[in-house]
Amino acid sequence: MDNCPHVLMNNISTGTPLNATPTGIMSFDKYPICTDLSQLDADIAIVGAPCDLSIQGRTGARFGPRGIRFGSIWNRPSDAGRYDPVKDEYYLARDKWRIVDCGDADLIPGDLEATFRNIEHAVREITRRGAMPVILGGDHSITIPVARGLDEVGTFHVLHFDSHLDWTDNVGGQLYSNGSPCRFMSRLPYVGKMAHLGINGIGSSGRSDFYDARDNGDVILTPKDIRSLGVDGVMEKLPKGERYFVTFDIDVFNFMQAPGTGSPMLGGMFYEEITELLEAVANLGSIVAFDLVEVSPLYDNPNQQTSILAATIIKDFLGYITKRRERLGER
Ligand SMILES: [Mn+2]
Repeated sequence: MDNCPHVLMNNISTGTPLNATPTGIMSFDKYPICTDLSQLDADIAIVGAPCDLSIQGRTGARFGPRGIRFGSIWNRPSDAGRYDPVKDEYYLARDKWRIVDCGDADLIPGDLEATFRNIEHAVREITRRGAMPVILGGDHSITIPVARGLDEVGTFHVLHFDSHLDWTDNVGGQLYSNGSPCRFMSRLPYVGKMAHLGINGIGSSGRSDFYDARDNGDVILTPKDIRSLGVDGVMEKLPKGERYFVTFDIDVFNFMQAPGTGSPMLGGMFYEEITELLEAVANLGSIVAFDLVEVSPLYDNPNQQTSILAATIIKDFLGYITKRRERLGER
């Protein structure tokens, strides 16, 4: 597959574009762009949901997709994929996996419902074309239309990485806040069980919300729980099933690793811990979709640390998901 469609084909000396890191129109990891979903033919489709209309505090996550794309380009892609010297494995071979960037769902300023409809529609269309949607947020309210758009993929469990529980009923009467996606999902008939990993922060969810989540059968693990259980112990606690939707809030990371977010938390998880958990999660069952939310590049440090971390997490997880499929002989 041509892995550099966004650079001029004008390397006069060799006839083949080098596709160096700074060149090209910025799709995620320089994957091909397909903004007409009726033409989508891919295994994995990345789409941005640049909506931050539902956050109480620091807005700016509408620039999350842009930041994550910029954070994704620092390793020059090759057709053989990403070589991990620690695992001695190649991941995400470009001549094997068809991954495309579909651009962004349209943001309609001041109109949450219209913006949500656009996100929901994009996710549903991607699943109808047989691709796995990967959604770049946006604040965590975008998981509400993402979950709505997954209504045709069958039942699934939810694995939620976050410092906050996100089980708030409403914020000042607003039911669709960035503190509410998990309560929203608990009411969907096609959502099974939920597990919340990394919970440690004071957020909009109060004690009664934690009771409601536990009454719903949710598993809630703090960073301390995760560290004492170990990866295998954590996996034993997770709901068993065929299919999972993973929703990943960047504020699950310690503020030191992810400063570019609206509600940063000290005391969170670190990269090596999270990527190990994601590898184990990828091997639990099939992942129907994955979103990564709350990256807010305007609060990031000048070296784009949070955006690079977010992009790395996405590439790691996609690598683990496709590696499992390769082992099982699936697409
Ligand atoms: Mn959240």
